[in-house]
Amino acid sequence: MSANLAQLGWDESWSSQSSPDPQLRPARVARTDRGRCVVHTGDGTQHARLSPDLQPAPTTGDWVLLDADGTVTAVLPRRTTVIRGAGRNDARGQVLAANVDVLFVISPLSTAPNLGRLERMLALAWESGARPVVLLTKADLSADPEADRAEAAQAALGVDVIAASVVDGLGFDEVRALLPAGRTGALIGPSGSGKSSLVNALADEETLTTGDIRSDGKGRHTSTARELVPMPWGALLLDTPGLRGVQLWDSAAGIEQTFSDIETLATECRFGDCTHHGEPGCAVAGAVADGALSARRLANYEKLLREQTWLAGRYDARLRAEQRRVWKVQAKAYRQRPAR
Ligand SMILES: Nc1nc2c(ncn2[C@@H]2O[C@H](COP(=O)(O)OP(=O)(O)O)[C@@H](O)[C@H]2O)c(=O)[nH]1
Ligand SMILES: [Mg+2]
Ligand SMILES: [Zn+2]
Repeated sequence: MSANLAQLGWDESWSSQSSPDPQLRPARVARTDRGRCVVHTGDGTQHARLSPDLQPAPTTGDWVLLDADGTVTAVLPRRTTVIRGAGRNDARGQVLAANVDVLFVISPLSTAPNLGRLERMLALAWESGARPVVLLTKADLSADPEADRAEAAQAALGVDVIAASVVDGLGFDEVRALLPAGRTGALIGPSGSGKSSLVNALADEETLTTGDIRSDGKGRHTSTARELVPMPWGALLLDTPGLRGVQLWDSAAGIEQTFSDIETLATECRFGDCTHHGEPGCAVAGAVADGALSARRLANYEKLLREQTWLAGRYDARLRAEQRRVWKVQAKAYRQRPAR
């Protein structure tokens, strides 16, 4: 196994799923672009065409197999998948990244942490299968980063919360510690929250100390949408384009994990089908009354659950519509079958 492939995250488990065909070379997708993509291979970065019938469409972070012509012929099964909803009135999902180990959920400290948005992004993050970590960027702009960290932690149960700043390098060591060589981190968060700045700063700090600068003077890490950037210490960081709004997509398990405190409280309600709206013996309402649970958090939980229910209904409707199309095609083929 070449050291470069290992730094890209290739391991025994990937090679056992791969093809024994020595003509096929593994590569990691750095970026996709209608019908083409950029891949990192064991010996450099290159453009690659996609074979016409390739399913699923490769996404950033995918492990793929290249044939002798450098065409992508297979996408290996994903370990983790970051998917968001395509839009408010759209039941489709958009795959943002694959095979992410640590998903950094970004909230900038240019304002107080937006706990509702954090919870929404955490539901998506838990659903992905990657380990979520909250990263509070632009900590230099906060009067009290420690207080902001404590506040964000209330919305991020079981999740590390790190304050970071590219101005003074705060939090860099913690980010590096979460990403040993061969690990892949990704950042999701609103546009303008400092994602690209952080990726560039982490990539360049050691680039400067090791004197590894391109001869044409251009930065090696000019930011391109959803680019998988190799870090100098052997990990990879995936920058995603800014998300204007994060729509959920099939995030029932992610919501459950994000609001595990409420889910646990609900098991103590007197009625099994308690809606937590005025029933006697409601443990959830009790927790709100004695201050253990914030009314804001409960309201956001209910909002995300309603969105999820709506989506699940739409999603089922879409599957039924697709099934009807299949039946129509089959019926037509049957009518048009050659007479005996
Ligand atoms: N004060 C401060 N500004 C930052 C920091 N990180 C990024 N910015 C600024 O925030 C703006 C948006 O940053 P950018 O990295 O493009 O955000 P992205 O859209 O999430 O990739 C830029 O003007 C950056 O200079 C930081 O740690 N501290
Ligand atoms: Mg950016
Ligand atoms: Zn209840």
